[in-house]
Amino acid sequence: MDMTLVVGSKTFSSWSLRPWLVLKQANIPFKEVVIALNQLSTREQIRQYSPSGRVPVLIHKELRIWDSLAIAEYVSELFPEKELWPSKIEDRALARSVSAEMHSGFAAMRQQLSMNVKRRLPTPALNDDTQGDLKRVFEIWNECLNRSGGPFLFGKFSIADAMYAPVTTRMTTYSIPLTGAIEGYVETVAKLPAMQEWIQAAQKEAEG
Ligand SMILES: N[C@@H](CCC(=O)N[C@@H](CS)C(=O)NCC(=O)O)C(=O)O
Repeated sequence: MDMTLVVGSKTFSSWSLRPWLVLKQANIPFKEVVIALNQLSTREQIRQYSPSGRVPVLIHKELRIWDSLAIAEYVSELFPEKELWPSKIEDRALARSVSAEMHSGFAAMRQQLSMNVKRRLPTPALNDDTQGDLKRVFEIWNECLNRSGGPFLFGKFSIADAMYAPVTTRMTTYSIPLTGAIEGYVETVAKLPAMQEWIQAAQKEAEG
């Protein structure tokens, strides 16, 4: 085991969940370091590992990789046999598109419906931007599930599912009404043993 993934509090750290889930789903052994977010010492602790001052960071031998999508890409290249991206070039291009869209977008949804995997909170009055973000997420999920036939966005689990996994938890936390294939998809992700392991660990955290 020569890989260490440094993550933030499992309760809140949506960016950390993504590569953690990729490694778990691929059965790749790794050590983990969890840094409690929103504490006086958080910044200093993260700085010990991360040149960007943010988590997640993957440490592999001399290398540090400090971004969720970059970590997923690195793991995919190190372990091609795990097929972490879809096997067909067209599917891979689409999976990368939806993953990049998640990585660079949906700011309103991320702010108004911030991740907290251990709370059930009232549905807030969603502002226009959040409603627009949710509409687009549902459109992506519907199109991918229609195209692949499910149960995951591109048939079997891929990095695209890891990128959207924190979004699926927000649907549950804030009781967002779901229909049809989308409801099934949120359940499929929630039932992954690795997701349950993450949430159980969050429940033991003091924060949140
Ligand atoms: N683009 C980065 C974003 C990472 C990020 O914003 N991480 C948050 C935690 S989820 C963080 O490290 N915040 C620093 C802090 O809370 O002090 C990625 O994809 O990894």
